[in-house]
Amino acid sequence: PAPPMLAGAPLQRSTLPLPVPPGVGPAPGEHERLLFRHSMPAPWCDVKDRELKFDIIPNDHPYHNAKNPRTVGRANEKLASAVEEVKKDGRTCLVVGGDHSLAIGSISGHAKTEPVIWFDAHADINTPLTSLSGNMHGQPVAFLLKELKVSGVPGFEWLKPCLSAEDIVYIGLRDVDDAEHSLMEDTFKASKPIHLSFDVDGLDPPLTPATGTPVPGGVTLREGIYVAEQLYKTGLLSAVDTVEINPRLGKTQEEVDSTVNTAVSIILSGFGKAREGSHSCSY
Ligand code: 5AB
Ligand code: MN
Ligand code: MN
Ligand code: MN
Repeated sequence: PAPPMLAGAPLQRSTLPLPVPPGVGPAPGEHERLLFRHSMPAPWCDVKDRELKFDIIPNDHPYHNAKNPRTVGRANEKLASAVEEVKKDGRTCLVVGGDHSLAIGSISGHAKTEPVIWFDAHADINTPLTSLSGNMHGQPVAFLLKELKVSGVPGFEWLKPCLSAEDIVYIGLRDVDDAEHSLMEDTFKASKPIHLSFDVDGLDPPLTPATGTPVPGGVTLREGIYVAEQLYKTGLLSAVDTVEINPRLGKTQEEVDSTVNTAVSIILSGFGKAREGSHSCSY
């Protein structure tokens, strides 16, 4: 039988740990973590949870315009190893974040990755030299690209850029900084495993109000689900990041719930949940 539709499924708080990179998001030790009930309405998936703990590195001074580089760098090193283990185990990897700087570790750990679908309102291609905010969640693409040769950032000694510009497909962009625009013009001119890095702010803000940098005029839920469904149908979706889900930024419980519900429906579509009326999935 088809699994129950997500809409209307009650959300429950659970203790399911989320790998939240430090620096952004819930404070360490604060364990009020929402999210999926342990049995997400995906009975056809065999889910194995992992918990990662990250250290806050003291005196983590900025490197140019990259804040908390050591803390973020080492957290990503740990994440990269974890993703690599999941892939060696022959599983599809789902990382629930946490801010988008985690894509550095997630995509590096996936390694065989090409292409990457970067679903986002933002290009996230600032470098420590171009970023105006200093926020590392605006920089992961630059760290991953061979062409940009970001190097010398403390905490990232382990990192080998693994993507070429031609491996990246952007969906949802609508807030690109001037410096990012120049970088993209210089850098960008897609039967391999696909990595989907899904920033919920690529969607229209009312769908995911509990996120840090919403930008009006985003992708509809129908379009977002379509992207995830189509990627599932390629049979090549090998790893998925869902990022920038920040329950603390929800002004009401309803905002938190709608953000979580939206993220869960995107995840389920990427893992083979068919919408009502579609019977093409093989679970
Ligand atoms: B997100 C901005 N370009 O660099 C910057 O949410 C926004 O992971 C970055 O896409 C947004 O700070 C980062 C202004
Ligand atoms: Mn992003
Ligand atoms: Mn974004
Ligand atoms: Mn954001």
